[in-house]
Amino acid sequence: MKIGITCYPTVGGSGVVATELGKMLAEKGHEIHFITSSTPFRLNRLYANIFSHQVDVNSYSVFQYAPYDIALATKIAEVIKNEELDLLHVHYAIPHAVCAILGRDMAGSDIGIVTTLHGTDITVLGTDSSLKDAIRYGIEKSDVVTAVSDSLKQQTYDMIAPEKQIETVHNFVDEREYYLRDSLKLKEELGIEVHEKVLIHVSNFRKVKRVEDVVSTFAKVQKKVGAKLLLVGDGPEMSRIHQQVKDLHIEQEVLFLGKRDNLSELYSMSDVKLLMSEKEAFGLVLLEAMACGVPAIGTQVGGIPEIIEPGENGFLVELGDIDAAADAAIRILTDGKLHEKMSATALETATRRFSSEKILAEYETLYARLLEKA
Ligand code: GMT
Repeated sequence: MKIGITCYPTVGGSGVVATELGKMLAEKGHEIHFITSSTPFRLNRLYANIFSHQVDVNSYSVFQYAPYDIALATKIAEVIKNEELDLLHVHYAIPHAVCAILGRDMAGSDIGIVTTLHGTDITVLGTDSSLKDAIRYGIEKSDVVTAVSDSLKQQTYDMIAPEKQIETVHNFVDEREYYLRDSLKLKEELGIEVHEKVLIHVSNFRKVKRVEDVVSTFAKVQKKVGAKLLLVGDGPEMSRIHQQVKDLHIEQEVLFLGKRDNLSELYSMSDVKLLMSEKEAFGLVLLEAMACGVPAIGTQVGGIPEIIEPGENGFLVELGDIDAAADAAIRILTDGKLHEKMSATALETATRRFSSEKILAEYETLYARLLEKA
């Protein structure tokens, strides 16, 4: 099949999923055309069967705002025609679903459009009255709509009320990238003692991630267990978190690592993953950690309970319940047998329940259904 993929190419879960999906589909022999504002960051080398089409935005001085959405729709139309695409798969409702519909119309084509909802396109933007109707339009005019969790599917019905069937297709990780690696040397380089436990949090440091709860949880844990906290990523909350760490006098115990490429190695040296978000449609970082054998503690929010099985591959806590999160972490960190069992189950969760092979097959089935209809 010739598949056009549109996503946000910069760091972010939806772009990661879209790019990994495109790479794996290409390996299976499909021809993939990324139509994006820049080359997706995970598309870091040349791949056979993958083509990248960049959207050029006119910045004419009359425009108060550059018309990116129009430029994207135009590029989508061009690629549909020139490359004779069979279907389009767009990630994130706004503006991508709407641009895909406009682009298809401009191309005079009737190819199928698959839209995947990722989370904030519904849970955050869906509350904005200037976008809500456009989101509903994008969903209703797509041929197939998927959500990355049952929870997001339900939230979409509750908040947007589209007259459209939405199917859940969970996220996946590339097991060839995320696996348990030898990370002893890196642990030493980071100044962490061999016997010290490591907790990790990876995010874009936005308010919804509640990184302050991660730090407060860790502050309690390190009073009982010798441990370090790795904070990986960057974002708007960063300076507040730095201040919190200072106020708690745990500067020596918290490592701010910024944005990193070697996530697999960092997970491999970690004993527990913390995700204390107030909104999380799926929580791809949980799967990435689990694929490296790291049990997770997460909030009972959004799609997180679809990944974490309490007592099996981690623990769930109520939003903001720092005491429960700290107790759960201390349990895992001080009971070697429990950690070993949870680590094995975590690995199984990532490689069986959410294996790339399984999820890819689900998408391919959707695509085949669309082509049959055409
Ligand atoms: O907020 C983020 O983490 C980024 C955002 C995105 O659009 O890239 O992530 C959303 O999509 C990811 C991939 O499907 C999900 O794993 C995240 O849970 C989801 N984020 C939220 O719902 C807050």
